[in-house]
Amino acid sequence: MNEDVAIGAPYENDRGAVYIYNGCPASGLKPQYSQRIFVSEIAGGLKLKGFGISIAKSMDIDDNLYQDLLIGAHESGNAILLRSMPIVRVESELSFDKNLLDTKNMSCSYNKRKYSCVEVKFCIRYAGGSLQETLELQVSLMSDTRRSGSISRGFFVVESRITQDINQTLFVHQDNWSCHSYDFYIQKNLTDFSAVAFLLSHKLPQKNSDSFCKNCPIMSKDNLQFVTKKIKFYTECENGVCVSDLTLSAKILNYQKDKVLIIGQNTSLTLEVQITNQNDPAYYTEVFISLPPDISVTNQGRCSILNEENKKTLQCDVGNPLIESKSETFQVKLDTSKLTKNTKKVQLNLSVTSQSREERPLDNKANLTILFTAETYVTIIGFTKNEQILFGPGQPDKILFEQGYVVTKVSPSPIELVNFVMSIPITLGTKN
Ligand SMILES: [Ca+2]
Ligand SMILES: [Ca+2]
Repeated sequence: MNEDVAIGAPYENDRGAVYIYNGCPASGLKPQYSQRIFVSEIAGGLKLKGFGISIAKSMDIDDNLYQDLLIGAHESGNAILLRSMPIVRVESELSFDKNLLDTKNMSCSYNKRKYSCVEVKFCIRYAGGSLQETLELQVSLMSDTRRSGSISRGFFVVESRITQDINQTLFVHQDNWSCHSYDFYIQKNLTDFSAVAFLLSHKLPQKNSDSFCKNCPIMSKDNLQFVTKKIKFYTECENGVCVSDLTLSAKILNYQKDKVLIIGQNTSLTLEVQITNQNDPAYYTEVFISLPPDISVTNQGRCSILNEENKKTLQCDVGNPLIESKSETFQVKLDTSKLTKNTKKVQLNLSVTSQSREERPLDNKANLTILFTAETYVTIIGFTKNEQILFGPGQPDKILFEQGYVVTKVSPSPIELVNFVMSIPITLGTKN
């Protein structure tokens, strides 16, 4: 069965609705309705009720090749004509003129400079019953869609101008592919050699008027609105697939395992990380170090801090590519002065990744634990201004005396609160 079905629900929402179910050649009828039309949404100011109690056999009253529906609303003595618009399905494809991007092969030139490039070709066609021979579509071709930030790793040249994305209005033909090609120029001095993805999307132009247009098509609901395709960079590995073998080792300089550090004593620790590669080039090699929130980094160097929710991660560039038998060492200085006295240990989790395939992932990780304890000693020294105080018969009732105290934090760890308790005699003893 390929025909659509309309079903009335005259008492739904008190005023009535009609459901449209689309026919499906494979399974008969699609179980989910494609449209639910409430009379309240279409009747304007008319107070119609009982919409959907009767549905006349469909017919095409305006000769646009689409069946229209006459629907009764018995509680208000009215009928409503629902007209149909043409439905189109758009198909699109993306392709490249080469399999891999090779930055050494600079076959395109722009502004007298040579660039490596790839020809990006897109083809579009549409199908569907419509009286028009061509269909107007707004087409957008986006380059490097996974780009970090907003900068693409290449550009198109359209009418002698550089652009990252192409936006065009095209007239495409029914059942015949319309194809367009653009050279995509690869920027020089790239550091990111992950695949470059392109996204082609299309939409129908917005209608200007609210009045019914019997020949204006609408997009089929299950029509894909975009296609994507990506192209990889050429690497000097066999079959274009690099299999690297990275190893990560990390240590805190001058720190032996299980040694307990005193909070506040030496507030700077040096983390040394070494990465080696024993196989194919490792492209875009990065070390990630998770940091506790109260540890900060004093030298960023090749690293940058990624702040996510409740998580602080240091991301460090190690090499692009890090070639076979090469090793890279770098140091990160950690500031522990913000540790609170309840801290017992600090855990650093490190990992190294690259965009090459990894032969043995197990040794790409390391966990370091640094133990801490708090030492909180205070001393107190008191002094008095009055060397002696006289009391007894003939002396004033109130005695004024002045004393000073110096409280010193002797130990290195921070102290949040010091309680100072002082006892003062308020009555005279009877002895002597
Ligand atoms: Ca019609
Ligand atoms: Ca490994």
